[in-house]
Amino acid sequence: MATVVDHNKPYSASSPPQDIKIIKKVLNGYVGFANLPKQWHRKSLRRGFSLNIMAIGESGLGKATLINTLFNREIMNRRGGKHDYDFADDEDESDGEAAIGAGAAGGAQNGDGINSNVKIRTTQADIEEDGVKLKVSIITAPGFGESINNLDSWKPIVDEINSRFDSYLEAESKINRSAITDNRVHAFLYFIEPTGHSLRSLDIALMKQVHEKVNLIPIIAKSDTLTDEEIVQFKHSILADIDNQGIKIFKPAQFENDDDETIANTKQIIDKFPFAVIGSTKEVQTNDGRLVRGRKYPWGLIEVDNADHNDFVRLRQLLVRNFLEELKETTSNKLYENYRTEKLKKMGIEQDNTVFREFDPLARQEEERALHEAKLAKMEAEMKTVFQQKVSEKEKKLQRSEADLFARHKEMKDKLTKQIKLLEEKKQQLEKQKLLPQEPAPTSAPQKTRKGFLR
Ligand SMILES: Nc1nc2c(ncn2[C@@H]2O[C@H](COP(=O)(O)OP(=O)(O)OP(=O)(O)O)[C@@H](O)[C@H]2O)c(=O)[nH]1
Ligand SMILES: [Mg+2]
Repeated sequence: MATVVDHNKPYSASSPPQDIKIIKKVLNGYVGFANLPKQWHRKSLRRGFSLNIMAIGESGLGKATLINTLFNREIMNRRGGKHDYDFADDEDESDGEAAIGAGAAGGAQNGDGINSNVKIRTTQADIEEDGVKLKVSIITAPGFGESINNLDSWKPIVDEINSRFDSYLEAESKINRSAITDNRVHAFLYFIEPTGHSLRSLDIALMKQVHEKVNLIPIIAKSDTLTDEEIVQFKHSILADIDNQGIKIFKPAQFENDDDETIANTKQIIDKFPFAVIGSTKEVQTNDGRLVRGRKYPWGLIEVDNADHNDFVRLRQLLVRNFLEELKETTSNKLYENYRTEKLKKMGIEQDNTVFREFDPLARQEEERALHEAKLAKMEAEMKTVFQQKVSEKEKKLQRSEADLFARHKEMKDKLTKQIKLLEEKKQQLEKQKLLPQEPAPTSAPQKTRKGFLR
């Protein structure tokens, strides 16, 4: 309980204290965690952000132009310029902005020993906007789709993605994990040639190889070379192909607590898949005198930043403005996690779940209850055995004494039978003697005989 003085009431030293109106307020409701986003904001500003984009597509599809248009500065020199860092063979070319990728060698021999001529290049730039720092890495694969046999063109690209995962896994297993640099691919822009037909086998082969390892974002490059009707048709056929082939593309998640505006915005983005984009960093003048980024043709002007002209705005929303963090989160929590599990399994490392059981109080309680019940059951069984042992011992004893009694009874009976038999004989003898001529017998004789019976 706190006492708060109402300062709206006039108060002077001369006024008596009883004139002051006292308002009593309970100030125990505010904890302060509503301030957490502000702490996060400050920390983020200090640390800065990072984003690693892999931009893949055949030569001349406008990859460098689009990346420069996205970040509104010359990050990449067009047509494989000086900023590009090729860590496979020309390390000396590095300048201030260049950075070494995770380590897969581009242009390397593939598994079959065929040189695919595909190199991996990483260009890195530190950019800043309104005090917010962003470290962008752009990974390209010059030479992709240019060989006569393009079947294995995807191999160095997949190797690069894996090697970046491997570097992260290795860094994670070190004792000091505080300074891990996240070189994993957060977004994979696949540039589709604006043919207006359907996907080619190389497009499908590559997308199938990478879709479970990266956030795949297919885009129709140089879409200004197609008419609006052709774009609608082409998008339709690409989505059908992607669906038929079971290829997964990145879709921003919609959350329950999203406001209506966010939900509508996310829907607008998804509805435009696959984005038909144009790129241009050049400013051109519109008929109404505005200076805009765009491409001018004799038949008219296409504005880069106009959502009615092409899907560049939607792509930028997905990559930077609205879903940068989600792209990184999906990479870390889903794609990398799957890769890591598979990798460790292949290495023969399986998680022993019993190690973690004790951290689950419910499981632990259940385990203790089962143990207690087993103990009780054991005691009961032991008591039963002892009881049965005692009963059977008693039974045996009784049986033994019964047999004893029976034997004694039999013995006595035999004895008596013998005596009866003897007496019978004696009786017969006596009767025989009775029939014979009487001779006077000494008086003591019968007494002697009688004595003998009783013995
Ligand atoms: N019509 C049209 N042309 C474009 C567009 N974007 C880029 N270009 C042009 O296409 C050419 C190649 O552009 P880059 O950005 O260098 O293409 P890239 O894909 O990086 O080429 P490589 O580095 O050789 O693989 C340039 O002349 C660009 O001006 C676009 O949206 N529409
Ligand atoms: Mg280029």
